[in-house]
Amino acid sequence: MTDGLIRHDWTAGEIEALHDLPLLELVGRANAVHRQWHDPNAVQRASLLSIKTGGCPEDCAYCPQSAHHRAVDLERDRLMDPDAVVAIAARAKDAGAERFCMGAAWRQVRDGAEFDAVIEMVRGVRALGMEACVTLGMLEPHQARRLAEAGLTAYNHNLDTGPDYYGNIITTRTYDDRLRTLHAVRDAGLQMCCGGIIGMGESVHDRAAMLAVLAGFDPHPESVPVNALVAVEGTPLAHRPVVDPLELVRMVATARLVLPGSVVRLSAGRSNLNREAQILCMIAGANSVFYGDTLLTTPNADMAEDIALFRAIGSRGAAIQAAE
Ligand code: SAM
Ligand code: DTB
Ligand code: SF4
Repeated sequence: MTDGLIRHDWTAGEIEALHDLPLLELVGRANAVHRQWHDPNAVQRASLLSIKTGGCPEDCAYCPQSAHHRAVDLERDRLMDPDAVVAIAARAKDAGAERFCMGAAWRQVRDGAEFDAVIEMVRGVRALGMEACVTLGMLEPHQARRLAEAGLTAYNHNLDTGPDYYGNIITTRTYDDRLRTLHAVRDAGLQMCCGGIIGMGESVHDRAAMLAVLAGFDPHPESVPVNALVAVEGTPLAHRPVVDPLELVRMVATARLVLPGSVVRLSAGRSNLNREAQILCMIAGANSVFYGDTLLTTPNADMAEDIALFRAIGSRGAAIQAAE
């Protein structure tokens, strides 16, 4: 058995075969790799904040922030003030978050006052002693370097799905555009946070194909969010059925086997999972969650329930102490 070795030449077919193993075999193997590479008791809490909400020119079918989906009930906001953002990060830290992720509904970063403000936010979050991640859309190499100089830990830019299904979800920018941004992120020495979404109508092969692209990066992305679609009224994917929790377990376990050293983040869609399904995902290799009342624009898992979950698994952090 070669489980746990770093490989960059995984094929989608090989990954699909892993994904479709009997569930207990898949989870058992993933847990063995997880324990080989990670502390099995450590689950990182990351907080998310939308620093610029709505009105995005891209047409991502899943996204409530796209200006193309006029039926979505969402207020469009200007970029937040850096001091307000850093104050929210400080509160998240007090509540137990170790990482602070900021998202802007932009197609791409533009040089100027708004980007300068984001740089100030990054510096402020880092000064709190938290990890800082931003997701701002497409990025040029010089912009990635500026973020790195400001101390940014990681840049989030997802592939979202496999290359063949991508065109069903987004038409306003290509898979290659995404890869170009990811290379700029890497070349600047930033950590790469890159993953995708399940539950958009894609096949298991598409999911495996996305993992194959992720595994092709050398080194592998340090951070891999696995999102389950949050189906938002007014978006083209509003009526997609809720993802079966066991599909998330399989996706997490397969990601863990293919990307042994990466932090796998159980991201959007966690509010549809009960405590036991979340713990199963953690056994299968998930070692981070988003923690806080909201994701970007939609509700996250309930904070009180999260505090109880962390207590149940015995992970004591500031959040639990604060609640006691
Ligand atoms: N505009 C930037 C971009 O797309 O790169 C950053 C923000 S965007 C909201 C970040 C990621 O959130 C998307 O790539 C997608 O994977 C995820 N996301 C957005 N809406 C979602 C939804 N309804 N359900 C699950 N994941 C979602
Ligand atoms: C990621 O992969 N998931 C997060 C984060 N990166 C930025 C975003 C999830 C957004 C879910 C829909 C919303 O709340 O708007
Ligand atoms: Fe815009 Fe990002 Fe939403 Fe796509 S996912 S519509 S790029 S905010």
